[in-house]
Amino acid sequence: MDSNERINNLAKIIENSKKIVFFGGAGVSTESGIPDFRSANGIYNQKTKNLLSPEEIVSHTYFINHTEEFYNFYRENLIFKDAKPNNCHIGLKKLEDMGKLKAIITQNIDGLHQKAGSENVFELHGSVYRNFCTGCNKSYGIETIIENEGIPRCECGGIIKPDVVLYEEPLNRTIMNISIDHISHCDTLIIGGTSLVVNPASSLIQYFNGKNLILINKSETPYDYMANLVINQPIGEVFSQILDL
Ligand code: CNA
Repeated sequence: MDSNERINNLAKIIENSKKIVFFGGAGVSTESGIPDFRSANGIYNQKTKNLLSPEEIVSHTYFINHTEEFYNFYRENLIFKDAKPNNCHIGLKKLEDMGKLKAIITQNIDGLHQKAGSENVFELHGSVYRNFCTGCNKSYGIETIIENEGIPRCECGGIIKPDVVLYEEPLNRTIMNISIDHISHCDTLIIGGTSLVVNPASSLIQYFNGKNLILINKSETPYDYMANLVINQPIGEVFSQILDL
């Protein structure tokens, strides 16, 4: 089957589905100019100026022990305030408006689904747009992080931390439970732009009981064998073709 046939098949599946859930990762936002972690030109393969891997830098231990270096890396590599939604984000918003898409479950922290207007978005790994004081819990927006150099501090003197789930930190239980509920009740699960190697997010697939499991990813994933349809094309392009159809 060539890629056009696969996209035609996906359009038919969407047409016949009533409860779609989308589960996505960093690949959803690469066409908006935000690098992912594991692609050839992703952050893991590009920026290792410091002898540590980005995975070590974006960890709880590193945040606690090297907060300033953490923030230098974080500001440069994980905040893209001016990025705009691409055709994948826009397509998903349209499917939500049509009443077909029931939820977006994302590992992304970039807020682009909300910028596209989607409402039912569950952020498994948090968001760069929310930050809080580790001392008094006061909330801060993204500007506080961008506009301050070094370690951002609260007016109480406490260190401000992004509301982003770092490696070694647990996921929010409520968001995980809502995600499990949506995935176990949908008829079609579209998974896109994720290498599916980060747990427990990737283990969510096991809760799918529906009819159509679709995987849209540029590269292979460990779960391709489970899918009814695999599309190895840029996801923004796939969504723009689907909407044309
Ligand atoms: P990942 O491990 O970097 O995998 C991304 C996957 O997407 C790879 O398999 C790529 O082949 C694929 N891909 C890249 N571009 C496209 C595209 N245009 N169309 C289709 N597929 C594409 O990222 P995961 O999300 O799987 O890993 C989870 C981490 C990455 C989460 O903790 C995120 O918070 C974190 N992250 C998020 C962002 C963001 O918010 N935009 C950016 C970088 C990393």
